[in-house]
Amino acid sequence: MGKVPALKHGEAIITEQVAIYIYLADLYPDAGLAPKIGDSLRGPYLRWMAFYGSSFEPAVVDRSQKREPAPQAMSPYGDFDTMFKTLTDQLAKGPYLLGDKFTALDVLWGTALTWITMYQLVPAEPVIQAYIDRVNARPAVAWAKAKDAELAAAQGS
Ligand SMILES: N[C@@H](CCC(=O)N[C@@H](CS)C(=O)NCC(=O)O)C(=O)O
Repeated sequence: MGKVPALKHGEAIITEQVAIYIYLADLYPDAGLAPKIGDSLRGPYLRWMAFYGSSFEPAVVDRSQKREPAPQAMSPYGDFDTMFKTLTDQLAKGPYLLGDKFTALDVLWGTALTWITMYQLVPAEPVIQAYIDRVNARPAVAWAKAKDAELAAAQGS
């Protein structure tokens, strides 16, 4: 489809960012970014992963294109306001999407909401902005940005 991200790991090609997050978090269990199978947070973890691709993005794209959404019962996200409230209610519990535990979900949602609010595709409501700031204040974000800049410079030369 000519889309990024795409990951090649051994013989496997993995596309779809949600699949990539799940794959990498499971591949490196010592990083502690994914609740294990059997953990009571595993279901909510998968729920909010899938919610990103199945509900949130279609809703944001429909709205940004000023497209009339499908009828409520046929739309993957019902209606925008219900989808958005479902998300903001969860974020309000904080500090992270699953509560106290920071997971790969927060890498996905923190990154996505940073970009999406920058493009004003969803309102940077206080609960959203506070979440974005909390995720981006983590030292690993600065480390990843420095690594990105290093790779970009190497590719550019
Ligand atoms: N369904 C894919 C969509 C990926 C996607 O939309 N990627 C964008 C960047 S965020 C892209 O590749 N845009 C470049 C283009 O289509 O030319 C996923 O969730 O990974």
